[in-house]
Amino acid sequence: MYSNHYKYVSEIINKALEKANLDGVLIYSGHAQNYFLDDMPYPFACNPHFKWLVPITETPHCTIHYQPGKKPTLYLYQPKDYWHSLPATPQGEWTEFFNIIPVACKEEVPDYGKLQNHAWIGQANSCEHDSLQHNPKVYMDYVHFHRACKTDYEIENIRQANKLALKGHKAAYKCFKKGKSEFESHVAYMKATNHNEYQLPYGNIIAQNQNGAVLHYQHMQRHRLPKKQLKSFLIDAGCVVNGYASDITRTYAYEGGEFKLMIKAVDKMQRKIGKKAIVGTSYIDLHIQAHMKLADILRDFDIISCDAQTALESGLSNVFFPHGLGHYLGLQVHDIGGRQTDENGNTLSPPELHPFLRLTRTLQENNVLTIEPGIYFIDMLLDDAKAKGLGKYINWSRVEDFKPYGGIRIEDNIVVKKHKPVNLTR
Ligand SMILES: [Mn+2]
Repeated sequence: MYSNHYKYVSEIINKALEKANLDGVLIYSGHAQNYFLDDMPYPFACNPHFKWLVPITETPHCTIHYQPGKKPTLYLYQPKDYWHSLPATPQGEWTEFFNIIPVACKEEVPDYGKLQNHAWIGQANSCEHDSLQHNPKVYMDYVHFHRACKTDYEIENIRQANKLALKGHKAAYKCFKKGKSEFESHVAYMKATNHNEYQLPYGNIIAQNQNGAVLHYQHMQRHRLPKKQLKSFLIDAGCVVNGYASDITRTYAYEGGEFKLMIKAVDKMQRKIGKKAIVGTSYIDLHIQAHMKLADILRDFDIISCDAQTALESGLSNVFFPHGLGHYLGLQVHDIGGRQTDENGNTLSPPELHPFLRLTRTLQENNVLTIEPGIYFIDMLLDDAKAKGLGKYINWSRVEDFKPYGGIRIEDNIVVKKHKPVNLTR
């Protein structure tokens, strides 16, 4: 699978270099930056351009030298260092496509400044040579546009990242059912997925009860709630395989009842929307359709009194669904290029009422994206709605009934196809 992936990636890089009038490119894995006034670094996160080519994701100070028509060289950083353990010797099909040269110190790295007509792709201030173009826009735009179409190798990695994350979801949910704390669910997730916190694609969101209404809830309560107080469980957590992320959300009710029925309704509409992620569809349209369907659910549950069209146009549906339907997924959790309409870097902004929508593109075959509708009961937004005169459409006693449950989000990872999308999560 990797060989086809390499072929696709190298064709894109060749074309990007041609467009940018460059003879070659140096792609830097990156390095960790220290905290202010400290000698402790923030966690290292690898440059996505680097891990697109090479599944080495935890080794800083590496560089790929790529020139069209030549076998690229990977300068693999392996310092003589008794503080850290050395990265393992690379293995796998991909190693056949690179000359791999270990470098132990700066002096062993070639003088990149001598290279003619080259670009440097890497984080801010990482390029030490003025003669290199740093992240040239023409090159970046071209690559970012085409990176949205995933190869079989990439899709397989995201599939494996889904499989692994679902093991974690299962373990975390079991904890909830047993009455354990949010933090205990988190620890169970980490154990089941064999990830440490640095390896997660994003910080786990693990919320019980009203904490589910905080979209990026970041605390993990250490204490257990009495079982009779347990109402709901929302978990948004992914994994990484060979640098590729999964991003999955599930919501559960502790017991039967209306909230459980509402989860079921959101789950059903979420699957339906997921099946519409086919080639040629505008993702903005899917987002709007999701709003309409969620408004129908809100009306069915007697939470709002107006029809879906009114809910959409008045902004009422945004009160309960205040984020985008989803985003591209791959080497980054929010993979780049979601608003880029062409390889020249033109973009399409989201509709005015939906500024948080990260993906506005027309879908292409093998785009990988998330579909993650939700319904939340958020005090701040409900107060805003009242202030804006939308209160007349809201059944406030019903809102009070649902508030203790926080919210619902259901999120799957989908591969866009011509007729029938592939759901990697289900
Ligand atoms: Mn997501």
